[in-house]
Amino acid sequence: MGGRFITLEGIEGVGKSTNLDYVARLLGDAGKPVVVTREPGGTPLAERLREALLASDGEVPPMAELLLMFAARSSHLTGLIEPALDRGDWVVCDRFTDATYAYQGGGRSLDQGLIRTLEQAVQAERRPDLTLLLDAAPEATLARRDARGSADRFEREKLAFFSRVRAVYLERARAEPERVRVIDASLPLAAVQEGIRVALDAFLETQ
Ligand code: Z5A
Repeated sequence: MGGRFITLEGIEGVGKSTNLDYVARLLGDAGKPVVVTREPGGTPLAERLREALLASDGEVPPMAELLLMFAARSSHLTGLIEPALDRGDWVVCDRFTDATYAYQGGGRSLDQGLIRTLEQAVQAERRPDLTLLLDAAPEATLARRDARGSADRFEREKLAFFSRVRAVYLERARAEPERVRVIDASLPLAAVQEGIRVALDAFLETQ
């Protein structure tokens, strides 16, 4: 039996990196073989594309950004995600195509229909089995970001940009409530992790 594909999503600073290992640990405790990865990234080529995409001094037009995200995703799928799922591993990925709808579709206002076309071309039928959407108002997460200091190309965007990103994430959660579980990430970490545990337990029961 193949593995399962679980993604973590949310606007920046919402706690995805903080909670990635927690998700992997819960799955490990449930006896699942786990591979943790991220987007853009996950293969040598996709990591090089990530560097170019995040470089704070680079000019990347929105359409180039969209195409590079899918170029990185194509490498990631063929080089890491699909082989791992075929082996029966559970893949936990920090961001995937929901981020493209949210950032390039919502944040950059690119055509969602074009994103759907690229999604189909690059992924065929592959979609996440479960997505944990860590949700909080950008006002709160940007304060966390500012406390951290350095900023990449995305992190320099303003509040209105992240409000559009969040709105698309929430729209997608409303459209696919079975797949996308919304976790209130404005709460203290222990409460966020309790929300993640409940969502993962419910998913594991159905597998
Ligand atoms: N991107 C895109 O545009 N299109 C795509 O298709 C894809 C990606 C796949 C890189 O992603 C950029 O790529 C991303 C979107 C774009 N840029 N942005 N924005 P990334 O995931 O690597 O970058 P990120 O979202 O900026 O990650 P991040 O800044 O590391 O945020 P995070 O992982 O969600 O948060 P964190 O590092 O776990 O936590 C931030 C701080 O908050 C940290 O100090 C924690 O200790 C603290 N924290 C976490 N949880 C809590 C709670 N509950 N309470 C209080 N403090 C907390």
